[in-house]
Amino acid sequence: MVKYYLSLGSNLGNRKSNLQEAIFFLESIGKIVDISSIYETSPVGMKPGTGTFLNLALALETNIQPHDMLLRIKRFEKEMGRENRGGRDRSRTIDIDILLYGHLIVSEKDLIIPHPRMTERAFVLVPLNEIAPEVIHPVLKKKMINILKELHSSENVDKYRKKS
Ligand code: PH2
Ligand code: MG
Ligand code: MG
Repeated sequence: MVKYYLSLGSNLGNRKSNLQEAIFFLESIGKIVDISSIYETSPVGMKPGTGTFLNLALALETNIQPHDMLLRIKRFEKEMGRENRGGRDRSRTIDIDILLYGHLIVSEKDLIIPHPRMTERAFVLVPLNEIAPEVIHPVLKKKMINILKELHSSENVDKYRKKS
């Protein structure tokens, strides 16, 4: 079993229930062994007026290989009504990103692990640090807690407190 760290995000529709559906899906393909709080975060790299995100990070243990994992994630995102076209700056019902796959490095055209932008994003690093502060980034060879400390970000990343 290898432990994946994943980042989940939603800024369209019922964001909380979208995250819950994603968690339900992930539980069907592995074992969630750690999960962060939900954070409400300001959109990064998106058009002005884009709605805020709910983000969380979790650790999933499974035997599924990274490419198969990516395929299953893409299929699920599509089922959730996510549009394929439009790229990174489009609002989405659900986005599941592979951050880490154990301490392994994957570097291929369609899949790069560790996620190439994870170290620049407070909406990824803050939730991740709740569950993995001591985990070492396999390329930078630094602990997540230190990567977060070195990030000087103006993003809003606040614990989400709204009920239901
Ligand atoms: N995802 C993006 C781009 N910008 N901003 C926030 N706050 N949260 C996200 O999950 C997010 C984003 C691309 O996937
Ligand atoms: Mg993403
Ligand atoms: Mg994605």
